[in-house]
Amino acid sequence: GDSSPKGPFVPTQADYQKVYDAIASRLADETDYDDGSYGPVLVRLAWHASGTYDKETGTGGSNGATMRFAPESDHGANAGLKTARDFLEPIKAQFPWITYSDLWTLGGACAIQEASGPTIPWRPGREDRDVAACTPDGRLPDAAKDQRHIRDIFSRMGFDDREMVALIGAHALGRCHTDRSGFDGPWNFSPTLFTNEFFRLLVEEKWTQKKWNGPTQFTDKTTGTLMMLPTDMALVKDKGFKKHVERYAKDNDAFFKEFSDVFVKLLELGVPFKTEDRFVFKASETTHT
Ligand code: DDH
Repeated sequence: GDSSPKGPFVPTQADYQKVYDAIASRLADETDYDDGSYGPVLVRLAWHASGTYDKETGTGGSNGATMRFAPESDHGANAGLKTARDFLEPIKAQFPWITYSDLWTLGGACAIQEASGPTIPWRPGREDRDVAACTPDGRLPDAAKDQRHIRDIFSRMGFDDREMVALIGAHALGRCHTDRSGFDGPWNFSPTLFTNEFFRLLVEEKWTQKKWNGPTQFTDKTTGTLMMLPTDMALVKDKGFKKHVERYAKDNDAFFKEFSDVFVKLLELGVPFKTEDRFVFKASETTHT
């Protein structure tokens, strides 16, 4: 008899785990990049795909993957993210049934887990939309600005102070590139490991303005090799933010728990899910957890 499935392919958790595993194994293989990992730039792709959400109009967010198209792909904030989109193309070719918007967010969740970060429960259901759904420029944060700007941008998405601080803790990962944002350098010495180092350094280091021709950024007094953005420094200038910075600097478990909750929320903004259940993916054996 004919045992081939009838009707459209309906992927299960096991199918999404296969996608997760393929991303994780590509991350483990492709080490000839930055500090040895595409993980940080995958996290940034998931964040910039999601962080365009506007709760008033319900526009933007990860549903749609409109960063595939100009003008959104050309927005200044998205400079360098083609690297992340291209990294995921072979995965899309291997699993053509997954939407780009599910793939990009799953890529971010995978990259955090594979960097020894917290578990990021994830659910499918995003649909790709066309160029008409591109968001206007200016919805993502500008690193040259202050706490008022951070609150403007993130309250538009529906986040409170605590959630804003937790989210920006993702700056444990990766680095700035002069040919992308104009800023330069990593936030800590292990930019491929997800930790609370960003908060510890913010509290414990002395930060001075970097002397260079580039945009205003800050340098640690001890080594002169690490960096903070003006918006990062705003997290210790502002009392409402600082109490969470100090808490996360002392308590990595609290940071992991609260980051996971708020990153899940970020990746789901504006998505009309049909299911309540989230998948918890098994991390690869090569992670340091
Ligand atoms: Fe960020 N980020 N980010 N960021 N971000 C940059 C890099 C990375 C801001 C500015 C910059 C979040 C919030 C903010 C990551 C994750 C997250 C760079 C450097 C700038 C500039 C880009 C480059 O030159 O390549 C600002 C401003 C904010 C803010 O909120 C005020 C959040 C919420 C996240 C998140 O993931 C939840 C990651 C990861 C990187 C490293 C990328 C890389 O290529 O490495």
